[in-house]
Amino acid sequence: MNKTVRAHTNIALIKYWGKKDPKLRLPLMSSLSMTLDAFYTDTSIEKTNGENQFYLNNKKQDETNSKRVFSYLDLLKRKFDCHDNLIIKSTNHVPTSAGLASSSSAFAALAAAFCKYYNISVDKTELSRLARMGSGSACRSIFGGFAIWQKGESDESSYAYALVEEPKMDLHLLAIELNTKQKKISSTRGMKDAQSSPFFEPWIKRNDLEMKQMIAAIKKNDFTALGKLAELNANEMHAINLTAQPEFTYFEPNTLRAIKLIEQLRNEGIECYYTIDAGPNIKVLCQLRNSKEIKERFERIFNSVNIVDASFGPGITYLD
Ligand code: 2P0
Repeated sequence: MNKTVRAHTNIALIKYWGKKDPKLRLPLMSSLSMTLDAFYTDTSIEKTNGENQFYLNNKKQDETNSKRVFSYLDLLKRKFDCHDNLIIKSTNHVPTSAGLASSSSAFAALAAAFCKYYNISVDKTELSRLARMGSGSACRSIFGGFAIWQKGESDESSYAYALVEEPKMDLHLLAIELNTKQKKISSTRGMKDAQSSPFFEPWIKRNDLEMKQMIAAIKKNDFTALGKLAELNANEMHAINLTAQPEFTYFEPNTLRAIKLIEQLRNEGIECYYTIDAGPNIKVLCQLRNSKEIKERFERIFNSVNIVDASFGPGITYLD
C-alpha cells in the first residue's frame, strides 16, 4: 500500500526568528505565512527489516544528511510507541536548504506520512504540533492559504491554524532563485545567534502589533499594507542578524541588487515588495497584472536566473 503525502512550503510574511524552547521548538513570537502552490515535498514511508533509510530525490542520503530526519522519527516513534525501522522517500519540488522553506514542507509531509502510515488519528491542530517538533515553520504548512502560528506557552498551545484557507486576494510571489546552493548558516543556528543583537528585544516586542496589522491587511484585502509590512518585518529580521555579536548575514551582493531593482520598479509605479528568508534569495510580492513585467525586468538584470511564479497553495494533501 502506497501512502504518499504532499506538503507545500510556506513563506512567512511575519517571521519566526527566535526560540523560547529549542527542544520543543517553541517560538518567542507568533508568525503568519502564505502557503505556496509551486513548491512542495512528497513523502512516503515503508517498513524495512534492515536499517532506517532516507532517500531524497531518489538518492540514498548518508548518515549526516539523514540525522535530523532520523532523530525526528525517533521522537515520533517514542511518542506513539512504534518500533519499526523505516524507509523514508521524499521528493523535494523545491531547492533544499536554500532559504526557500524546504524544511517547512519536508517536516510537514513527514509528520503527516508517519501518522498516515500507522493510521494514527490526529486532527490538524495535533498534526501541526507534531510538524512543529520537526521544524518550526513546518507547523504552518499543514494549512493552505494564509496560516497563523500562535506562539503559545507550551507544546499543547503552540500550533498553527488557517486564517483564510482559500484567499481571494490578488497576491503573487515571484521566487527569484539567485543562488540555490545549500546555505552555510542553518535557520536553527541563525535564529539562536541573532539573540545576541541589541535589537532582539525590540524585535520580539513588535510582534503583537505587526501580527494585528498583518491580519487587518489580509481581512481588508489590502495588498499595499500587506506588502509594506512584510518587507519591514523581513528587514527587521535581517537587521538583527547584521547587529548580532558576532554579526552575520544571509545577504549576497545579488540580494542587494535585487532590492535596488524592486525600489526602482516601485519608483516607476510598478507596485511590488520583497521578503527574504534564511538565504540570499528574494521573494517578490506583487499582483497578477504586474507579475510578467517584474519577471522580465529581473531576467534582464540577472542572466539566466530561475524565477518561479507562485500563488496560494493547499494544506496537507493525501495522494493515495
Ligand atoms: C519563517 N524561517 O518564519 C522563518 C523566517 C526562516 C526565516 O522558519 O530551527 O527551518 O527548524 O525551527 O523552521 C526557518 O526556520 O527552523 C524559518 P527550525 P525553521 O519561515
